[in-house]
Amino acid sequence: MKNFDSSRLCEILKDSKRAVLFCHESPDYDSIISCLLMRNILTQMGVSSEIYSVDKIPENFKEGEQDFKIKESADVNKLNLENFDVMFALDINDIARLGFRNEFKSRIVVINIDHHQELNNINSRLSWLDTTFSSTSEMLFYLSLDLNIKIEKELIQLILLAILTDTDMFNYVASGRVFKTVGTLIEQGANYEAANFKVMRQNTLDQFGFWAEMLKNMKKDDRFGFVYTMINNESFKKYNHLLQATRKVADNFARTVKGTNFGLVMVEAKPNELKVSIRSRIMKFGVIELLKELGGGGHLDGGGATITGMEFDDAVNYVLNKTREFVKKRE
Ligand SMILES: [Mn+2]
Repeated sequence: MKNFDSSRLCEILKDSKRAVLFCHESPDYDSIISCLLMRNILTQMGVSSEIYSVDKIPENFKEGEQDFKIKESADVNKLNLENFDVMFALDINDIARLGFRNEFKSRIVVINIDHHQELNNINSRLSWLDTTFSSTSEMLFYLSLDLNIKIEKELIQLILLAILTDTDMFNYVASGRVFKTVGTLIEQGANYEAANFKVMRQNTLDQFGFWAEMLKNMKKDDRFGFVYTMINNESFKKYNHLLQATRKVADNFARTVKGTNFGLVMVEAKPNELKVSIRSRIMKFGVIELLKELGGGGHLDGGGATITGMEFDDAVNYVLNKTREFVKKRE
């Protein structure tokens, strides 16, 4: 398979009995589903596995699904990795995203499969990194086909969900391949309408309340060509239960404003912890350098960062200054 030595994977798994898999922090559908797909591969290759998630699995995801036996809200720092032969780092380019608080020192064999923008700091025995894929789940779909692994209909449906959410309904990575993949999934029994319903029609009224507040706060910087909006922790508290709050405002609104190149969303999720989401309005405009500058990462045209240890106003000004410097440098 292109860019990936699946025979090397088989070799490693031949010597492995127990594997450990992790969802990343604030797990999104792709993070969860890539773990389920890898577990399916492992099971059929005779390797037992456990899936841990440092955070809770979203209720919207679990609704109407079987029990996937993922160990949620797990204290991954207390886990003894020596009980396992191999560890999978899926859908991440930084091991800290799995919830490890300290420097990752374990010598366990790590296999890393991911579609995020370069800058991968994971010390892995085997890796497959390809930013042209819509999602890690799409990569694992092709890996499963390559290894002749059977995928049950329920998992086929989940792969479709991972693609719809990670591309934000084909707003990103709308490649020929991803449409072909979706075509294949539907031919194999995936139900597009059910997936669309699960992804697009689950809004609660307080979701709209939050959006209303974020839209009211939105400002346009005409000189530097972007919009931004923000909310402090005091006002955000009542919306704290909303998932992917920052990201959704960025996807749905901040990157759609006429006359701008990109949009920026800042949410003080905890006191002195500002979550930032940035999205290009103009595709290939590229905001990854700004994200890196802010200590975050993601894809060429979108991603996130977290600014810690600053009061809300200071953190917002810090981000805006960095943003204007970033634009100025490119002019
Ligand atoms: Mn992903």
